[in-house]
Amino acid sequence: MARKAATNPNAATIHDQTLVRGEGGELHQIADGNTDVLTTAQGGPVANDQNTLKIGARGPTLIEDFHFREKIFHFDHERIPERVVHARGYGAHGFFETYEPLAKYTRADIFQRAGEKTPAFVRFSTVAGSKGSFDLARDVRGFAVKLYTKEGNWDIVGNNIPVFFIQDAIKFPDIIHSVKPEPDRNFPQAQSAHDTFWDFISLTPESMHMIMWVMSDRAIPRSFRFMQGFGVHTFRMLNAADESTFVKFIWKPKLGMQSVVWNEAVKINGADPDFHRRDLWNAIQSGAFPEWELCLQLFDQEFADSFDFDVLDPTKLIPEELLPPIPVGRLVLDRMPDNFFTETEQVAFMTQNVPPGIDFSNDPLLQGRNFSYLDTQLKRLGSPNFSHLPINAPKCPFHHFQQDGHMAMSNRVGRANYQPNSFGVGPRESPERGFRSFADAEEGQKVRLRPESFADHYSQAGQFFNSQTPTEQRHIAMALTFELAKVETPAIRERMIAHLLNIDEGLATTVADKLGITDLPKAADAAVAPRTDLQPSPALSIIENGPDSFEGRKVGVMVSNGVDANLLKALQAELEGQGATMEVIAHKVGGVQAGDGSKIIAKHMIDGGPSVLFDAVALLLTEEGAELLTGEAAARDFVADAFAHCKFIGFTPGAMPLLVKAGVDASADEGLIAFTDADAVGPYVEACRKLRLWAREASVKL
Ligand code: HDE
Repeated sequence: MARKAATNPNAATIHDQTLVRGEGGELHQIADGNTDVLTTAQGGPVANDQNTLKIGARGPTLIEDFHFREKIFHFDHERIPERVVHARGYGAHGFFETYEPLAKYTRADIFQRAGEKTPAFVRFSTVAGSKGSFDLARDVRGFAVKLYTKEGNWDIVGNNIPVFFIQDAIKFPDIIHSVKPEPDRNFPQAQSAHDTFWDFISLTPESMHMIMWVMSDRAIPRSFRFMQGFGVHTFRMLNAADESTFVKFIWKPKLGMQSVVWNEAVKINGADPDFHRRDLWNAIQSGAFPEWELCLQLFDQEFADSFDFDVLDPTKLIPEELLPPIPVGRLVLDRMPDNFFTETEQVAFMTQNVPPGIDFSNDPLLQGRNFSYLDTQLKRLGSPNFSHLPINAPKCPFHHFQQDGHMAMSNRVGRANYQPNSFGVGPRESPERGFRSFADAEEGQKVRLRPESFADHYSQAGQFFNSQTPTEQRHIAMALTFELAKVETPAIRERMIAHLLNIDEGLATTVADKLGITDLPKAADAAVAPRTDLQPSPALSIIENGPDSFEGRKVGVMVSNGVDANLLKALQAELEGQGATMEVIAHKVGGVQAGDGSKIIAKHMIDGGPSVLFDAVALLLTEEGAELLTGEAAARDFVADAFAHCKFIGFTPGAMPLLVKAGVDASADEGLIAFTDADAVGPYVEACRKLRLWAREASVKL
């Protein structure tokens, strides 16, 4: 094979790349002054990366080909076990900034100085699906935060839902087995709508509160950026005098909460299975850094004793109206990882990573987690030295005598690798600075018992349901109906109705009716009678707490040839003014020619940019353009879906033929806004601040 591109008559240029053709016609990229020389992992320069070493061009391959062997060996071992739960996730770097010192409550170093910035890494995830599953599964979202504090890493390994399915860690394998694909058939993937999940749930009354949450819109968030996060368990904060204050952790998104509707989620999964990760990537890459406030619910033993439920029970929450969360700092995500695998895949979160000043409560779920997270890292990362990986290593100085093991990268130097030693080398304990556990007085018999104080399984489930707006209640009923309709065993459906009767009779009868259950079962036997006197907690509703802002949201703008370029510019300017963005959709990605002759490039073809990918849509069409689009199913679906999903629709008068063909009455409601001239984009973008026109929902019968 000739080696010099310049003199080689076989040199080829493909898309600005100078390549050299080998004797078999294959193309070689040869290193020049601008590129590094390709090497093996041992650093040896490689001459030929296109062909294995053979005896004769058509002969057998030689085992001596160490470059080939090393390359394939490494490839064969590229995968590591995916996380047994939360396999699909996406992470980003950022920082936590402390508002005010909290020395009264905690001696944690991170809370001692106003304005202190602590590096952070966050990983969001779904729970049930495997690594390659789609983003918009109906599921809990993981919200795991690693704070690289000056006194060690602090991991708040939370979810976007403040309660959990089970009360005791020993049930975790059971709940997870039940939701994962059924073992004989290995489906369904990333879905709870199947028999085994609902079988387990219907036999586990303690899961009812969580079930209300996962059947609500919280389980189909529009973006990671629009979700709350919760530490779930009650933790402790300890001050310098080792006095304990109980604490619950809540992350509140600056951009407010937002979810999609189920019909939309199903379609997003097909149109863009990476919807959530793409959203986070785009936001951070464009400099729109998502932000959350860390809020604390702080309480003492007296409050805990006066509270109707046990604060150690992870199926219960403390309503914000009873105990307002206090903002103590903000988390900003401002940098994507350089490499997904190195950082997001290999990050190891562990509930037991707490700095001095933070401590655990006796919540039996938390206690079990403190065992599990260390254990799982050995399986996944393959070595007790996983803390040597840069993403897991503390960013503060650390000194210990742990050594060796697979992949040890930083053993201590020197002679004494133990203490006490009399060589005067190595780190020593510090009773003052070191981690101290709260000296709680514990006594009792060794038993396997659930406390009686955990026995009320329905009251807070009912409170959650009663705290939702009618729209959100309808969504819960629809979700339960959808899921239970996929369950093939009638007895499981009936058991669920029996539980729902203890939560809300209206909900139970609606779902039963939609499932065609005419004979209502008896309400399930409740260990403790469900309470009906709990006050609704408006803080639990997404809609009640809307952001009244379109910041961070995106409009899909469909254009045709002859589009009014000024109108498009006006819309873009108005959206940018609100911190929102737009993407253009046209018949061809090459774009269209505007009325003034300018070229407008499109981001999507029509069937590549369905309206489910956007928060609102605008149709900037000439009549001729709209007529042309009436013949395209994807264009009709674009409009019909936007309408059915209660989105705001701006349209030029020319767009009428497409609206009509899509079955949308342009005067149906105030969510349809005509762009009579460029000034009309203002009221349209203003209306979009409401995010959805829920009043439409009853008429579209989603
Ligand atoms: Fe987890 N969980 N979990 N979990 N969990 C894991 O750890 C476990 C629970 C949560 O982005 C695993 O590194 C047990 C509650 C998140 O890497 C594993 C129990 C909450 C993540 C594990 C629970 C969570 C995990 C799998 C019941 C919300 C993803 C891989 C006692 C407060 C972290 C791994 C990431 C991951 C065990 C229950 C949140 C197996 C035993 C409750 C966000 O260790």
